[in-house]
Amino acid sequence: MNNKELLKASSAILKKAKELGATLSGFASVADLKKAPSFTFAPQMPNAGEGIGTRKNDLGLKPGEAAWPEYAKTVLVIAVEHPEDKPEMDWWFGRVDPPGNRVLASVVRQLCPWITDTFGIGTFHMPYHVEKGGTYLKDASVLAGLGCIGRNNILVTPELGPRVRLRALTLDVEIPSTGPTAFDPCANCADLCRKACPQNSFEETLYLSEDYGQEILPARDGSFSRPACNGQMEIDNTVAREQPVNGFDDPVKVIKYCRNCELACPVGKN
Ligand code: B12
Ligand code: SF4
Ligand code: SF4
Repeated sequence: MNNKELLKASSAILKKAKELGATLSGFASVADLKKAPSFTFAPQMPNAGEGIGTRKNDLGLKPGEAAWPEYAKTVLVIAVEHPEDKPEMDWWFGRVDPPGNRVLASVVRQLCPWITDTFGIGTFHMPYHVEKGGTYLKDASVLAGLGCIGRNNILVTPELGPRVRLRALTLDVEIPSTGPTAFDPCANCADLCRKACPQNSFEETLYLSEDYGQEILPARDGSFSRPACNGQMEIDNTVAREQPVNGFDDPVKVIKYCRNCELACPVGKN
C-alpha cells in the first residue's frame, strides 16, 4: 500500500472502531512500543508476573516479552469508557469477566476480519494478559496519542480521564502513529488520585532512575507499589459476596475491584 492508501485505511479503521463500540482509538508503532518504559522496566521489576489476575505462564515469556507476530508493524489500541455511573461495567461476576471487557473483546473480534476483508491487511487480536503474549496497554495508548500516564500510574485521557479500559490488535503494515500528545493534567493538580488510595500505594519512592537505568518509572516517579495495590484487590476479592444477578440462574459472587485512583481524578468529569 502507498502512503495515501495507508492514510485512507487509517481513518476508515478508526471510524469503524467507533461504529463497533470503541470510545477512543489510535495507532502506535510496534518498533517504538518495544522500547517503551514498561518493556524496559518489567524485566527488572520485583513481583512482575505475580498477583491478582495473573494467568499460567505456559508460553515461557519473561516479563517484558510480548509474543508479537513477526509481521506485526503497528498496534491499534481501543479504549472503551467505564463511566462512574455505570460501575457494573467493571465488575466480575464469578468467573465471568466484566461487561466492559466483553465490549472491548467484541470490538476487536469484529474489527480484525473487517480490516483484512476491506484492505487486505493482516491482523492479530492481542491477548489481554502479558504472560499470554499481550502488550503493555498503557504504553501503547500513550504512544497512540490517547492520553498520558497520570500520577495515578494509569492512562488519563482528555475526554474521559482514566475511566477507560483498553485492548489492542496488531496490523502487518506501517500506519503512521496518532501520538503521542503533550497533554498533562497532573502538573496543576493536588494529587487527588494518590490521596484517595486506601492502601497508600504511592506513599514512598520505591524505584530510582539510577537503579533502573530509565527516567520513566511506575506512576512517573517510581512511587507506585504494586504489592500494596494488589493487597487491596485481595481484600476486594475476600469481601465479595454471592448475590442474585440478572441473567444468572444462581446467585453469583460479584467482585468490585478498587478504582479510587481513577474515580478521584477530575479530568473528563465536566
Ligand atoms: C498487572 C496489572 C495489574 C495488577 C498487578 C498484579 C499483577 N497481576 O501483577 C495490579 C493489581 C497492580 C493492577 C491494578 C490496577 N489495574 Co491493572 N493491569 C495490569 C496489566 C495486566 C499489566 C500492567 C503491567 O504489568 N504494567 C507494566 C509495569 C512494568 O509497569 P507499570 O506499573 O504499569 O508502570 C509503567 C507505566 O507507568 C509506564 N509509564 C509511566 N509514565 C509513562 C510515560 C510514557 C510516555 C510511557 C510511554 C509510559 C509511562 O512506565 C512504567 C514502567 O517504568 C494491565 C493490562 C495490560 N495488558 O497492560 C492492567 C491495567 C493497567 N489495569 C487497569 C486498571 C483499571 C487497574 C485498577 C484501577 C484496578 C481495576 N479496578 O481494574 C488498578 C490501578 C492500579 C494503578 N494505579 O496502577 C487498566 C488501566 C486502564 C487505564 N485507564 O490505564 C489496564 C490497562 C487493564 C484494562 N482493563 O484496560 N493491575
Ligand atoms: S487526580 Fe490529578 S494528579 Fe491524579 S491523575 Fe488526575 S490529574 Fe493527575
Ligand atoms: S486501585 Fe485502589 S488500591 Fe490500587 S492504587 Fe488505585 S486507589 Fe490504590
